[in-house]
Amino acid sequence: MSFCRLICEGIQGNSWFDQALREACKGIGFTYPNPPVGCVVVKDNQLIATGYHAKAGELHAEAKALLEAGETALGSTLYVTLEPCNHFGRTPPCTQEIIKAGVKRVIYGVADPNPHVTGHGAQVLREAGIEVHAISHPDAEALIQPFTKFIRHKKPYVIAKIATSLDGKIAFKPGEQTQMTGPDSRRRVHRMREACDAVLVGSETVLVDNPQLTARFDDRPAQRQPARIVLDRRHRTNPTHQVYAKDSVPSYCISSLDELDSLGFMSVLVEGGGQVLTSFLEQNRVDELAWFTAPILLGNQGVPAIGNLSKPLKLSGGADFLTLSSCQAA
Ligand code: AOF
Ligand code: ZN
Repeated sequence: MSFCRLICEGIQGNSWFDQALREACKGIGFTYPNPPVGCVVVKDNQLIATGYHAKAGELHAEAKALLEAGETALGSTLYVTLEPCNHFGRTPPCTQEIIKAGVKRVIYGVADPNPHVTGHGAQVLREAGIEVHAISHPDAEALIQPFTKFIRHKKPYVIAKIATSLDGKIAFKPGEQTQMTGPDSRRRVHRMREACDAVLVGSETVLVDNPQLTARFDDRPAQRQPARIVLDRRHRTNPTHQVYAKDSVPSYCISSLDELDSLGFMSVLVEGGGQVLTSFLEQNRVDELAWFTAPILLGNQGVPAIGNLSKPLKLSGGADFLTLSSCQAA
C-alpha cells in the first residue's frame, strides 16, 4: 500500500481498525506538521466514540474520542492508527488521557516515528497495566509516509505523477499538449492535489499547458487547495501564468531542490514534465511514483517521459526509495 493508493481508493474494510483509519483519512492534508491520526473507542463490541486529529494545535485523535466517550470509556478498547504520544507538545500526552479514562486495551497501527515519542507511549501504557498491541498495519504506515519522511529527513515526501502512452511518451510532438487519461485518472490526480501540501511543475509545463494546479472535482468542491511551485531555473515564467494567480494559496517560483526543501512542505506532488521528473529521479528525490498509462500509442516522434539517465533506475525491490504505485489505464 502506498500513500497515493490510500488517498485515491480510501479504506475499504469494516473492522474497528479500518474505522479508525477512515477517521484518520478525514485529516489528510490538514494536519501539517503533524500526521493524520484516527481513533475509535469500542466497548462490548459497540462503537462508543470516534475522533481524528484535525489540525496541529487541536486535540489529538485519542483525546477527542475519549472526550466524546466520557465515562463510558471505562473498560473499553481503543483502536488508534498511531502509537499514542507521551509528550507535551502543542497538546498534553494522550497516554495520560487514556490511563485516566480507564481504557482496558489499546491497539495501535504503527509506532510514532517522531524521535520524541517512539516506543515511550506504548511503554507508559503497559506500565499503567493497560494491554497494548502494536499491529504493524500497512495502511497505517502508508497514511503517515509523508510525516515519517519529513520528521526523519526534514525533506518533503515526493510523489511523482506521470501519465504516458503505452509506449512511454507524454506528448505526440514537442510543445504540444496531448490529452491521454480519462475521468478516473483525472479524479485521482485531483485527489492527490487535494491531499498534498504542494504541487510542483517545471517551467516547460507552465509555458506549454499554463495549468492552474488547483484541485477540482465534478461532483463536489475541493476540501482544500495545495500551494503551487514552479521549478524555473531560467526564469522563463511570469506573473501572467495561471499558476501564479493571486488567491488564497501561495505560489512559489524556485530554482533548485534545496530551495524546495527550505519551503518546509511535508508532501509535494510533482506533476512534470519529463525534465523535472528526470531530475527528481536522478537525485533520488522520488518517494513514490504514480504512473498512469493510457491505451494510446504516440510513436517514435513522441516526447519521452523520462530523459537521459546516468544509470538504470530499478523501481521496485532493489531500490527502497521508490514505490511503484501503478494506477490503471483510463
Ligand atoms: C497522537 N495522536 O492524534 C497525533 C499525534 O504538538 P502536538 O502536541 O500536537 O504533538 C505533535 C506530535 O504528536 C507529532 O509530531 C506526532 O509525533 C504526534 N502526533 N499523536 O497520539 C494524534 N496527531
Ligand atoms: Zn497524542
